[in-house]
Amino acid sequence: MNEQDIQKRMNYLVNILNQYNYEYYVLDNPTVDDSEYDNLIKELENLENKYPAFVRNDSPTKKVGAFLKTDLETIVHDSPMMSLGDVFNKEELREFDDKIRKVTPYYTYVVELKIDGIASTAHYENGLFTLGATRGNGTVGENITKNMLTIENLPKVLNDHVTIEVRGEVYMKKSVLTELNQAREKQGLPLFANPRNAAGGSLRQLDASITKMRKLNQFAYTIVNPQAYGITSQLDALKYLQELGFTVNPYFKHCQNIEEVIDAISYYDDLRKTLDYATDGIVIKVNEFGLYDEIGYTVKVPKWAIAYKFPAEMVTTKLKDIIFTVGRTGKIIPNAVLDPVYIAGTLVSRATLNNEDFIKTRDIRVGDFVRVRKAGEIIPEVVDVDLSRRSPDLVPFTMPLTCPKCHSPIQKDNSDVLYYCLNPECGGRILEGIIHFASKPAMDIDGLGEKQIEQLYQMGYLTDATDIYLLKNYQEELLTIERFGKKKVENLLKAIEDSKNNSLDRFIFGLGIRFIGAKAAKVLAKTYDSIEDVSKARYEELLALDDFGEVMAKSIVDYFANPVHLELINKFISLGVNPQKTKQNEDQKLLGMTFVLTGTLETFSREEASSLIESLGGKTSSSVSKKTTYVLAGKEAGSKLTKAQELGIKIINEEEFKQML
Ligand code: 0OW
Repeated sequence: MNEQDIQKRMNYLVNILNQYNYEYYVLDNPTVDDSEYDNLIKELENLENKYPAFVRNDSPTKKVGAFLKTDLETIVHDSPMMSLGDVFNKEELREFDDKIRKVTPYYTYVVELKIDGIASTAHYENGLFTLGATRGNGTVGENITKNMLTIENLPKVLNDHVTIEVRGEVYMKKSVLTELNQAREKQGLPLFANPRNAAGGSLRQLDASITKMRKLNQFAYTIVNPQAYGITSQLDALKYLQELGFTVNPYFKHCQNIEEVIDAISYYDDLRKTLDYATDGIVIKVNEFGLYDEIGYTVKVPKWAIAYKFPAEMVTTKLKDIIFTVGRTGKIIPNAVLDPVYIAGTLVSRATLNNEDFIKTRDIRVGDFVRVRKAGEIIPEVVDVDLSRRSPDLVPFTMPLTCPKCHSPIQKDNSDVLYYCLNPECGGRILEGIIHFASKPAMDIDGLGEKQIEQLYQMGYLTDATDIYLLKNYQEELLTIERFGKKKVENLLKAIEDSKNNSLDRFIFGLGIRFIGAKAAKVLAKTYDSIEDVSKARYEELLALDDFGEVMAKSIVDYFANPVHLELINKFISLGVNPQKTKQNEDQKLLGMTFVLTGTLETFSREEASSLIESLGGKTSSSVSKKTTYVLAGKEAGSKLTKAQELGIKIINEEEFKQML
């Protein structure tokens, strides 16, 4: 590789590792496993040693724990809490075993279920629990003592008054998670995507009484410095842990060699489906502690232990189309439109294709039968093509030369992997537009918040605001979205249906026409009977409206002159969106009056009072001037009150206001 390629590779590594750190330490939701992370960080360290000129000051090799987002106090571990290397098949398991045999001829294995929870450590002094911490980055963890005290099966006093440190996995039972999510759904809270996230979120609560409600559990599996207690093997360690009062996962197995381990895989893969706690593999450890130093360690993982990961469930289905979403930053992500198929119990009809290289290296073509996997709870991913089922007429994928959304030029970013749309008006604007359309002051669609829209947009279910009204066709798929439970989906689809008859001013405001805010939208809704009429309004007409200037009038004419927008409106109408003209109160008793509201009212919100005034023909303004008829002063009225006194504007309170009505 020439120097330029080296620099590109180093930039790619810094970007991708910073992203992984953010997911791991801040979101508590890593999308990459430890071993892949370790390989990348080692590659970057090697390149930085060779090419110091290209070292970036935001390189992740410089920071230890800097990503540790915590309001909890941090703890430095006396001995590092290592993570585990991963293998995904029997060949790799044999390779792992070969490396050990090169070092020493006689050893046996202990196999344990790999609990999919949060690694934790617990300190005891003379048998009393004194300190609990998370693994953190292996060196620096978070102090979660108070939270660990709420773990029902973690012993607070040991059966033997020893000073000892014990490590284990804190987890939430699947049945507890289901119960918790049902309760959260009723309270309209976001749901936990999986047991690991739920355990992590619960353990890091600053308020331990919340942790207590989460009914966490722990399985212990490691004694720090076991030799100090005369313990010389993992089997003895597990036995001693049980004697001390810890809960040890009962499904450990002593295997004489790697072939016995391999024979046990199917047993564990069947067993795990019957358990009430999440597992993502099995952990294989050399049983004899005396060999550990000889066998050795890498930077982050021991060489005498490995995690064999159970394959994520994978299914084959037809790739019907490849569509593109343009993210907030303009990032163009290819998405797969699939024949709907069940994976791990949930219906999937969208999956990510990551980027152009991913598609090209696998030669994925529209019309192919592809294998799709749902690893963990993240967005389903296309894995590869089932070539045995490829029909001859399929054409290789080519990345569009211009942005699929706005047809502006696109270019690769410095990570040289992803394309970006160069038009600032694109991608993010579309996404912002959908978020604005569904927002409270606009169409006010309950349950369709920024996070949900972003996820649906990223998955290709929403490509513009009209797709909101097509979501009812993906009812089952919506259940797979993080934090979407059955009840929540029903409520959302009802809110979407109800929004079809929202008032015309909300709909106009929701379109996000430049310079047309909520007030101008109300004026238009009062003047015109339907959105079609608004779309035909002439410039002079608009100019004559209350508080309308040239910029606003022009903006409306331009908006509806754009065929893309007319098509959008027609699509809304064809989907049954039928905004209602705000019924004018016959008696316009506040006609010609301008009100300024200040302070908080008892019986109305600001918005209710304003729409009441407007429905009676009055107007509201945000600042006091000579044109102001009344200042309606609630509690803690602010500076507007003094301004009104200076200008001699009539001040009324809530009672007087109600009299007027
Ligand atoms: N998750 C587990 C588990 C286990 C440690 C000992 C030294 C390196 C790994 O069930 N049963 N045994 C170990 O042994 N680790 C486990 O989980 C690890 C801890 C940190 C990352 C993995 O979650």
